[in-house]
Amino acid sequence: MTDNCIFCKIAAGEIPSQKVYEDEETVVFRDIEPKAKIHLLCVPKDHFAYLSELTEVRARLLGRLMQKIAEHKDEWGLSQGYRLVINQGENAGQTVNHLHIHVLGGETLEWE
Ligand code: DGP
Repeated sequence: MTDNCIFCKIAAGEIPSQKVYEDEETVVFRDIEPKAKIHLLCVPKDHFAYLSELTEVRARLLGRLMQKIAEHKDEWGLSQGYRLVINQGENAGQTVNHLHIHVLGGETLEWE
């Protein structure tokens, strides 16, 4: 756990969140500022900040996270489709420096 990381604290249960799923390496909870009817954050418990820090091991972890999203899409209300977003760095608007996948859906999403 990295000091002062809000997502590490959520993963550890030190900060409350609306969790929809948890296992030994993953936590999924509702985004506090939803950008769609359903907006989840899928977060690896092991802290790393950026997509650009991807290693082979982390890439496999990310693959498992995406697999879990696919497996749970129906129970999360995403059976009609969903969009995954990972913001990388300042220009992309990344505000929390702990890797997370935005999972958006529950309605027709605009695409510009
Ligand atoms: P990003 O811009 O990609 O770093 O997205 C960070 C997201 O995290 C943003 O949509 C708001 C969300 N967020 C920030 N702090 C909290 C929190 O304390 N709880 C929850 N549930 N979400 C948070």
